[in-house]
Amino acid sequence: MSLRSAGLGEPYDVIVIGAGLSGMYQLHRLRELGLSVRVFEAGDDVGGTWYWNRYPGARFDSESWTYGYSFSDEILREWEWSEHFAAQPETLRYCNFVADKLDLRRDIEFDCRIKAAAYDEAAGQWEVESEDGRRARARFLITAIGPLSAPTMPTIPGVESFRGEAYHTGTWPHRPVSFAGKRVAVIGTGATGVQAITEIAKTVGHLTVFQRTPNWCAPLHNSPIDPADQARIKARYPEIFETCRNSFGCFIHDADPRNALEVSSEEREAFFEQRYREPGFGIWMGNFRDVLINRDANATISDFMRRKIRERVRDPKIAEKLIPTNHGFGTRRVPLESGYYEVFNQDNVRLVDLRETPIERITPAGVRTTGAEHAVDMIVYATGFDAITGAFDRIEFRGIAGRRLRDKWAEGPRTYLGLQIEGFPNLFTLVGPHNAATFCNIPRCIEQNVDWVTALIRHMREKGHTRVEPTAEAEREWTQHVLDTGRRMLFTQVDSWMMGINSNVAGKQKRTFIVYAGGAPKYREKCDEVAAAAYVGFTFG
Ligand code: NA7
Repeated sequence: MSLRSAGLGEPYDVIVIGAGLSGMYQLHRLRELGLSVRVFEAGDDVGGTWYWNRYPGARFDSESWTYGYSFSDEILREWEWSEHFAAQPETLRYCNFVADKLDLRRDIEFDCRIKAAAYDEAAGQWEVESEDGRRARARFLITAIGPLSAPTMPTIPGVESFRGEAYHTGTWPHRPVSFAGKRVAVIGTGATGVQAITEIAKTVGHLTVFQRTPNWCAPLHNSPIDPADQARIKARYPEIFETCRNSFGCFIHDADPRNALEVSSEEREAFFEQRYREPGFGIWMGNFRDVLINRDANATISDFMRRKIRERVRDPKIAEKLIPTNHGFGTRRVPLESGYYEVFNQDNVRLVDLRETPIERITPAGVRTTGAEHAVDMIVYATGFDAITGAFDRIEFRGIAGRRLRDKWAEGPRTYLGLQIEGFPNLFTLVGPHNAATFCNIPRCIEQNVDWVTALIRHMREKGHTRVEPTAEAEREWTQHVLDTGRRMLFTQVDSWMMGINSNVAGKQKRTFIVYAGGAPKYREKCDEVAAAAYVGFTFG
């Protein structure tokens, strides 16, 4: 295959959509192959999630030192995280540091949101078109569009009528926003809402939290990284990444080998207490191995967490409202918090339970529920994202014979390895549906995705192939495997974004298997087997 380089009007070898962590690394790897690459990015700089989500309180729930890229010793040596769980501004600085170091920006076109991508079979090329009419072509198209990048506003009547300040957390303004002396409403209590509420409560005049479904939140226990810690972390990077590599979600935490119901109640309680006192996701990812699979085991940790909420919230009636009743601990994404429950002990904070008094409409003056009109100066929408498939739905992908991806995925995604789609040759979907990266300490899985795709493109070049597409059978088998693996997990029996539910998006009310729940090690093994078997399941042309 002779891949043409991109001269004036010439097609590129590869187009990448998105300059977040996936797109940045993919660009770097493809450059190493000597390919011409163009990255199109909707924002005016790099960073993806960390570029858009500038809301107050935004920070890692992964340990900072497990989150950064692992591929460059130089970056690992030079970059220093200041906290064990870095805040968004620092992570965005990190993205910029990497972009500068690797001189990435010269191949990235910013302020360019892609709205359509079509495969031209005769030419063997993808053509993309941006919202402002720019077009470009390439042999390969790689989506690096992020799993949580399509923010959704609530479909509550009157949203446009509000006369005060209004922000969605996922498109937070670049200028500072002050809460001092203001009456602020926050709608939504997912991982984002929990972080934002805790931070806003520190300076707000009066805060009203509108909660539809409480989540089980656990302490983050963040702290600064002192020089001794810094030295230890730097010396241990290979070991740290090896631990992540072998754990289910590529976190530093992995399940305890024991079952919850195997040990005495005293031992269980002591173990939960220890996990609750430790930083990070240990209580979720490092718990007894059966708590996310077995209902009885799950009941033990849910009971523990229930008691913690009751201990921390002074008003017993408020505490009960904050306790989830429709799902067990860990079956939805666990928000990590730094004083969230104590916010509800403040005199200037009010919790409105939308199960008792649903929102009727947003009015020019605030939020009207069936119980009262809440006059506010600002509404913060922490209402989440059209997860994983949402970013794909926002681009009109057309494959062979003009077939629309949205139609193909009408009943749920169908993919091979969460990386390719039958009928859409030469399209690779980093962190796409059915890919282990959707349930992962994400840069760890991003590196695996990117390295794998890069190796496949290199393989094609060596063999003289110009076209790759999975077989219908390989796609069917992988999709079935995704469904089978997911069924044993309790989270598939609960409504959440991980199951493709979004009450604000038409057609997203039915649970759909959009994530891969088999764990990153198993996924990586499968990807490696496929590569070792001359990319079995793919056809080349
Ligand atoms: P989530 O976890 O999807 O949370 C969205 C929240 O907004 C959740 O509490 C929703 O309640 C609530 N919501 C959504 N629509 C409405 C309406 N119409 N009325 C009232 N409340 C509503 O998104 P996050 O941004 O918090 O987190 C997403 C991920 O980003 C997170 O897991 C991290 O990995 C990063 P519901 O639960 O649907 O009743």
